[in-house]
Amino acid sequence: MQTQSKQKLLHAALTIAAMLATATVQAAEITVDQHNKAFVVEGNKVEAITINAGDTLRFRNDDPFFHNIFSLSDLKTFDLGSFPKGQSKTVTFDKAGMAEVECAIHPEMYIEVTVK
Ligand SMILES: [Cu+2]
Repeated sequence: MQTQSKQKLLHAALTIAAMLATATVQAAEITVDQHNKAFVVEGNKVEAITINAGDTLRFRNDDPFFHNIFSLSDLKTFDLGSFPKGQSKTVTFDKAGMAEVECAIHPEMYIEVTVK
């Protein structure tokens, strides 16, 4: 094979490799704190969050009392049970859609999770 053809082939292979690397997005883990009876992400109180399918939310209790995070949504039904300050529990969202997440102890707590 001529050198020029080899270079073209190498370039094509590298291009495909780069495309594959872009397509394979690493699943992220996002921490959602429970603070002052609200959901907090990176220091900001939020009532909605958008993540990618495959991502994990880590619910971390930062209040000096128990929380019990749960969802009854079809997308992802879960109940993390009561857990105290300093503890965290994770939920992985596999499919696209929307889930409403609440606290069984504090009805005012709410976050809408949109999974792309
Ligand atoms: Cu709570």
